[in-house]
Amino acid sequence: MGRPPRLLCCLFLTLSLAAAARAATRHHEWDISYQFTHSDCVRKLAVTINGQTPGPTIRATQGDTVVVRVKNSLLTENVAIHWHGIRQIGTPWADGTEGVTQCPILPGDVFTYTFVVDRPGTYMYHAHYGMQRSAGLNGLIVVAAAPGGPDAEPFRYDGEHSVLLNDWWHRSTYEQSTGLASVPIVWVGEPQSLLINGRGRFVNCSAMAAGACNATHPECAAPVFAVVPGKTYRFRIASVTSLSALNFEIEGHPMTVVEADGHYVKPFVVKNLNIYSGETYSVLIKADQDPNRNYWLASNVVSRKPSTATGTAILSYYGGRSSTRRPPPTTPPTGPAWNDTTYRFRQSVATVAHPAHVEPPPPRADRTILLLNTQNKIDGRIKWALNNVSFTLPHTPYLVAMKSGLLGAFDQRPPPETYAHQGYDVYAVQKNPNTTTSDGLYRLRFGSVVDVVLQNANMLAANNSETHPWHLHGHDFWVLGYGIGRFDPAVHPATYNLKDPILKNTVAVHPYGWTALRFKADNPGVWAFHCHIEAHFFMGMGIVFEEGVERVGQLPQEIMGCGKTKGGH
Ligand SMILES: *[C@@H]1O[C@H](CO)[C@@H](O)[C@H](O)[C@H]1NC(C)=O
Ligand SMILES: *[C@@H]1O[C@H](CO)[C@@H](O)[C@H](O)[C@H]1NC(C)=O
Ligand SMILES: *[C@@H]1O[C@H](CO)[C@@H](O)[C@H](O)[C@H]1NC(C)=O
Ligand SMILES: *[C@@H]1O[C@H](CO)[C@@H](O)[C@H](O)[C@H]1NC(C)=O
Ligand SMILES: *[C@@H]1O[C@H](CO)[C@@H](O)[C@H](O)[C@H]1NC(C)=O
Ligand SMILES: *[C@@H]1O[C@H](CO)[C@@H](O)[C@H](O)[C@H]1NC(C)=O
Ligand SMILES: [Cu+2]
Repeated sequence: MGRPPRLLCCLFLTLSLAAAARAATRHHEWDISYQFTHSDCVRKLAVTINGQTPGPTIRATQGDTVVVRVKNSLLTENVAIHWHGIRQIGTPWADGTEGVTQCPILPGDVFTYTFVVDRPGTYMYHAHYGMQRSAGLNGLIVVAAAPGGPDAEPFRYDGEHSVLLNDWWHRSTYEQSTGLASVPIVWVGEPQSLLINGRGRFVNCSAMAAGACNATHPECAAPVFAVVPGKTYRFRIASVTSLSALNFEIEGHPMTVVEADGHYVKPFVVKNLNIYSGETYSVLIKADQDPNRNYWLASNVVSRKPSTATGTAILSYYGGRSSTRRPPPTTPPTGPAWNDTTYRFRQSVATVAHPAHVEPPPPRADRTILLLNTQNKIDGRIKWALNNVSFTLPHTPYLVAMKSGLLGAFDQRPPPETYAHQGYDVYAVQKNPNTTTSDGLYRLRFGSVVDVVLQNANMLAANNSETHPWHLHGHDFWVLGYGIGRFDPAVHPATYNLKDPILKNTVAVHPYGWTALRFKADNPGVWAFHCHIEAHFFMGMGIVFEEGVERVGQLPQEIMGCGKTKGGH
């Protein structure tokens, strides 16, 4: 048969025109600059967007194109912005990962990020240059489902609120990163405050020098979330913390978890939600409590011994007798025990796909990469390493180097696929903590299915293992399983959840535990995969994947110009 019948052709044309008409382009103009801010009442220089930290929420509908024109007005500092959870299909140069997908945006320069938000859900953006994220450049991306489309929410709600969680230090990013690279190390320490939507309250405000902390500054007034009695609310919760794993609670209001990293979850109810840096969740709450008093929203540090006060905000009922800003009559909830790993492990395991939105994973992997996470030393400096290799970023972004054939731009030897796992004791301190660095990457066969098993272990100090939230750029992965102890490739794959695993872009690796992931290497580009703790990535806790780079079209000139250049040196 030749051409399709005319009617059918025109029907298709009409449908695709209708879809195109729905998809909008959302333009944003951002000026990035340092400003004096008072996020926790303490005056601090923060990296702001149009004078604000957090920056504006990007709102869009599935299928829209987002255009953000970024002007770097930092005077003496580079910048790059990562769109966390957006896969950048067809636009790998817009991922915003300095050293991987682009050169940094120089002071005075303008760079325009253009990308499609192809899936509904809750996402975030943040700086991805050095440890710059900790200086305040962050915000939310909220993508609504295409109306009437297959990705419409399998739950109902009457209104929604957004909660952006953060941790906050008074020392600058430069002091932090210089300290981390010093011998002996000057660790960043626990945060001074926890922020909710960029606001917190430093507990020792009154003890500070005059003018350094202003407890009545409007920038640190507690955020208020107002609800109508009897209604159901969706709370979109995201964590951009630099270090802290958090536990979040809305006093007196159990939360039904319905979304994680842009994917619908088989609903489960929690009093306390654990959220790791780089993760997002949506929860539903019913406004069914006494409307005549206010309630706390509370965030608390878990997994590390806390020395930071509870981060707080206020839930207030419309029409109730309490004024909206009055602190609740109770003390803020302090959450579960910080070291209750079992409790946090259970919540990880409970997060599976919604029955009506299961995307089954491929039944088997073509390749398995087993990554041992260790804390190590190089010339006395403390580092983190994967399979005994501590990651360093090259000066020429991989994407540029690989498309331009600049073979000398990074180590061409691939990092190790595995470690000597037979008999390895993940609870023991390593006999020789010395390691080496590399900027080599893993090249994945385009279209292949890759398993990554992240194996946690003891740190340099005895009897200590931390939680690491691992974030993959350019993909979502299926979370196939979690365990505590040493992963055995001959045993544990049989326990994988292949039935209804959740898709995510960030996942916790619990103390002494392992986490198994699967993804399809089907997004042409170069993608970072790293611990989302700012200090840990800085100290080498990351790797990079390349897939199908030969399929990437011509790169925009704007991402180039640093490191080695073609015809240059
Ligand atoms: C607050 O001040 C007290 C007393 O000086 C000190 O012990 C505590 O560590 C301080 N807390 C913070 C978070 O700085
Ligand atoms: C604190 O901030 C408020 C509001 O901006 C201002 O009116 C007040 O003068 C400030 N206090 C000090 C001591 O700077
Ligand atoms: C948790 O830490 C507390 C001290 O902060 C300690 O008393 C308790 O035994 C620890 N619990 C576990 C399960 O390690
Ligand atoms: C580790 O490296 C340091 C030099 O940075 C060296 O002094 C030390 O002997 C090494 N340790 C081992 C166990 O090889
Ligand atoms: C890591 O590499 C160093 C050499 O750089 C070696 O001495 C050490 O035994 C290795 N550790 C492991 C766990 O393989
Ligand atoms: C580590 O734990 C083991 C057994 O739980 C104990 O024997 C040992 O003393 C601990 N070491 C330190 C340094 O706390
Ligand atoms: Cu980490």
